[in-house]
Amino acid sequence: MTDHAKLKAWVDDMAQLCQPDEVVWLDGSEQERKKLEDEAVTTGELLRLNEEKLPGCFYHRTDPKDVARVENLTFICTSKEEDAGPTNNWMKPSEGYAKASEIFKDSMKGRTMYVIPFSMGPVGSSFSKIGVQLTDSIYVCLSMRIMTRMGQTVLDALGSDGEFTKCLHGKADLNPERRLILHFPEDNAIWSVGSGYGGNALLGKKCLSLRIASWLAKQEGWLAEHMLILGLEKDGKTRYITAAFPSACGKTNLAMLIPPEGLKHKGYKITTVGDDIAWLRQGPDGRLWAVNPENGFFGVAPGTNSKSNPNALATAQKNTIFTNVVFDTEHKTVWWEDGEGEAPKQALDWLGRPWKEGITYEDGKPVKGAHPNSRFTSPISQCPAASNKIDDPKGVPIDAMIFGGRRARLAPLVYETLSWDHGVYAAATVASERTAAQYGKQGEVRRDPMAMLPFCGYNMGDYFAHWIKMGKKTPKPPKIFHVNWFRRDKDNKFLWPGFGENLRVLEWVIERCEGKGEAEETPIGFVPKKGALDMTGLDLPEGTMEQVLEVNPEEWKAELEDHKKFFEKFGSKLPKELREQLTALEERLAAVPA
Ligand code: O2Y
Ligand code: MN
Repeated sequence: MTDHAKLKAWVDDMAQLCQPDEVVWLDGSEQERKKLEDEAVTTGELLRLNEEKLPGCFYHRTDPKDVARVENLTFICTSKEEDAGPTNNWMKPSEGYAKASEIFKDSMKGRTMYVIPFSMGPVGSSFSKIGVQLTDSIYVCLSMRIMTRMGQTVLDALGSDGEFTKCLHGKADLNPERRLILHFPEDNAIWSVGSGYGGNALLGKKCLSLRIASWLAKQEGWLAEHMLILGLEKDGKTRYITAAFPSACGKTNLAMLIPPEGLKHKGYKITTVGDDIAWLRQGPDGRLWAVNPENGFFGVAPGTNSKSNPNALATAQKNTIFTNVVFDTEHKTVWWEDGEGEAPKQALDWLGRPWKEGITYEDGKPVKGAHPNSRFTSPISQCPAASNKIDDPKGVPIDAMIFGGRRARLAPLVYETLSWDHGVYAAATVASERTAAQYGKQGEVRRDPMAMLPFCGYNMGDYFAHWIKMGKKTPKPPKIFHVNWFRRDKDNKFLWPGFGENLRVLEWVIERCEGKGEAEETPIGFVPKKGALDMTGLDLPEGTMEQVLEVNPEEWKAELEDHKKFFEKFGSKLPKELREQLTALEERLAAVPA
């Protein structure tokens, strides 16, 4: 399979530590897929779903205490604490290896260790990075088959001495007390133990493509970002946009948006390049080009329906693994809250308990059938909106970058920042609310710079400086915008309908990139002029657009105090350009007549 001596030696060392009964190298063949599926069905790790209704689909339940990423157990292990920075948990590499080794030790006795060679990005692209994941979970093997390009082609691309990220994963006893997600950027290594769930276990995703990749990107002069990539096609021309939002702000929905009725006559089509991660590099034309390093979606199931995201629903009709949703025992299909159709009559919930819609706990609260962070894992190629550029090794040229948070007040529906540095400032001060995808209290507001707070693999002060540097060295950088789909009125009702209607905002964004699109300059940036957003077919109550686009200088002045406090965290690491942006914004706000 490979004559990469270092790779073979590393696999031997890890097998020595974990003591599996067997080590199996995966080649990515169809035959191998069937074998793994059959084995997982035999052991109960997967349930095969109705072959007619959901061909090639499987159902999986994780341990009840293993249902989301665990930020408190996620560490950046660097020699110097300063290199992890104030927003990451830090551990000395020697301590990390020692603690995790204790848990890994002999943990694969009676199990098989699978070796998964995988490429993040099209195999052989200059953007791409290779990883090799060792795991004792067939669910992880089959999920990595969907989420990455994997198998013999990757080993061939690696050759006999190529660089790769060493990814060791083991479920051990799934005890949350013995769970660690460790990143060793100086060694290009990831060790994850004690979880079999999503972001903790599919190491190509958040661990490699964001935490380790952001570190590599800083050394090598590119960007690894928590961004969707979409194409906005019209009259045979496609403009590409990246957008970064904190978890559970509808990134997957935006990435595969369907134009609203009122704009259908304009002939827009959204094409999906990626829904979660973008790697960006300067192209020969001086612009930033992006690839999606992933090959699949790990989408949140609850709330996905034919209104919110028909493309995602269509994508997940075959060759999909469903995790922690409701299992319809009669039809061998799946269901989730705010999904499609009626709840099944005979079903088991995500915990495997008999479940019916309407049942309640003793306190009267409804028992949810699907876990709020339940997921579908599907190949991107099955998405009806999939871009024809998903496998293009050059990536796509980016016209605009959008950042957004979930703000009930303050931030207008959209504004264009005044320069690259001002855009970096707006991105660095994005704030949002905690969601079910994170471990912790829901509803709490937190700042989430570039939506990278849980994913930046190094000191965020250095990360801001790297962003500033990227702007300086990119001759034709994209314009940077900020959006807020979540502004509410005084009765706490959403002002903007969202979903497909967001196309109206994307249209203005592209118009601005083309030197068109009418805007009014405010202290925070350019906001659409009255009538600049095409509202054909969308009748909002009188005064709504004024409210949703309002910039209130007094509220912004208060907001700036919080920016200052937030920036203090980074001490001398905060780039002077961001301090200057803060002062300039303060001055623009002070200049507004009372
Ligand atoms: O909870 C997890 O392990 C998954 S979180 C996730 C999954 C897909 C895309 N984005 C996210 C996220 O938290 O940003
Ligand atoms: Mn994400």
